[in-house]
Amino acid sequence: MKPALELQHYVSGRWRAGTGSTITSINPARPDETIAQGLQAGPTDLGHAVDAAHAGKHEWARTPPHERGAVLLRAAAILEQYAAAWGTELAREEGKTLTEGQGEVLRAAQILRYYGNDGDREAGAVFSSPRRGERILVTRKPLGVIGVITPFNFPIAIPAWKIAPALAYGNTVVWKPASTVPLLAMRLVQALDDAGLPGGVLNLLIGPGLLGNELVKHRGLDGLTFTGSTVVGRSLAAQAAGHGVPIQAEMGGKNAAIVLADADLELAVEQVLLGAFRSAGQKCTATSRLIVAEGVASDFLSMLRARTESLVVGDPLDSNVHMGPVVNAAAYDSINRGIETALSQGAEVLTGGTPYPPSDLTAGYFIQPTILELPREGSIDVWREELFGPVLSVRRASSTQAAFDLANDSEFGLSAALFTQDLSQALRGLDELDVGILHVNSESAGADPHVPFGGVKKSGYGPKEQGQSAREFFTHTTTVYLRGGRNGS
Ligand code: UN1
Repeated sequence: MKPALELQHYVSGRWRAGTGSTITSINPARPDETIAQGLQAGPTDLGHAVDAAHAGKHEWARTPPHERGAVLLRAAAILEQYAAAWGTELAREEGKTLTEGQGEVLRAAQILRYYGNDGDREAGAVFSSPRRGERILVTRKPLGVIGVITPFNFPIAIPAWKIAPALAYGNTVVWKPASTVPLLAMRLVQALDDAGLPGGVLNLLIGPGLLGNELVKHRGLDGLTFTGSTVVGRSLAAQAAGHGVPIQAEMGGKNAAIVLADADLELAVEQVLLGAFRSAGQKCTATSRLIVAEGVASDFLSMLRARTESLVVGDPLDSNVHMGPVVNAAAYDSINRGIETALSQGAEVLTGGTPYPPSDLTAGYFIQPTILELPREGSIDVWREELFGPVLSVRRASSTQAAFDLANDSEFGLSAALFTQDLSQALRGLDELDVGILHVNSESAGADPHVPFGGVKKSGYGPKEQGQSAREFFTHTTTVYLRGGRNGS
């Protein structure tokens, strides 16, 4: 067993211990193994971090975008260099597989590269004026100090896709990652520090959810970006609105895969499997509902069941493993409770659905990949509530319209996956499905940094993330009516 690493915070460009109580991150595959430990951040640390971000903000805003970008590009190279080592740490601390962990570190590098090159893109707009001798420019400036609150499920990629645009557009940051995955947060900061980020521009505080609450209350914030649960996101949004702070909150999903009768069933099985069970279903974009056309449902479900039962569940550091544990005891308990409730409400188990019998797996937070078929009628909680685990609920649809209606039967609208080989059905889906992200013939998860990311309905609040949307959120515009200084010119 490796010795636990010491957790530290990063304020004003220096690593330091916290002033709060002890906090520990563990390996969810073997909960008796401590990954990292240290003192969490307290109110004094929060005050110092916000002060540091204020002290650094003017100089960073004045730094040319190409210079800011160069820091991100150097950090990207560092992440690429350490992808194998840090991806392994990620798998140990979060529980996703080694391939996913290492892939995520490389994805974070890709995100830093995208924003690192932002100086080469257009930075505003020029309009003509109805008056002679005048042009109208729209220029952009950073918001100032941004609070960043990130979830456990992408310990380095989600922080990168919030922090990289915040920094690229000239803001400074106070970041509170999920306390379950602090080690990877330290790695991202280490990369940026080694890349030459000036002190105070990025400040990292490790602590529990309460610390996030303190952060949103702090009057020094000029903006807040959050990804996480719907309950927490709504509460942060209400508090931020209460003192006029712009917020971007990316929250729940109950994403459907829709398999129409003409779909390539083998392709759809493989993609649904990835969407539902990669990262043990712990993605806001994971497939948690499956809607399948009546005519192909029996065949499709038996193929899906067979493939699901062939998945190897176990220690994510074993390269043969397809699915690791869920992140902690609380997640394990709430997912199991959700399955029990579904069964008590009439769901039928197609596969999984019970805890593992005593084995190596029972020491960790492993949950069987589970598929539940729901009765046609009646309200079943698992159809509506996000369990954030490897649980897929299935309903059959009697027509394409019925399938789209079932997919839209959710307060959320983050992503969906539509499987069909008929272009007219795909185009109809594009019009009918109320989602922020639609995958046609690929799984419901996955996102690129240069295009908008986020949901409709109750999945998100405030502007979307990534691409042009990130610039919208992390900057404000100044409309400049520009004339020469001399009469008649
Ligand atoms: C992805 O689909 O690869 O919290 C990324 C989440 C999302 C990110 C999904 N914000 O799962």
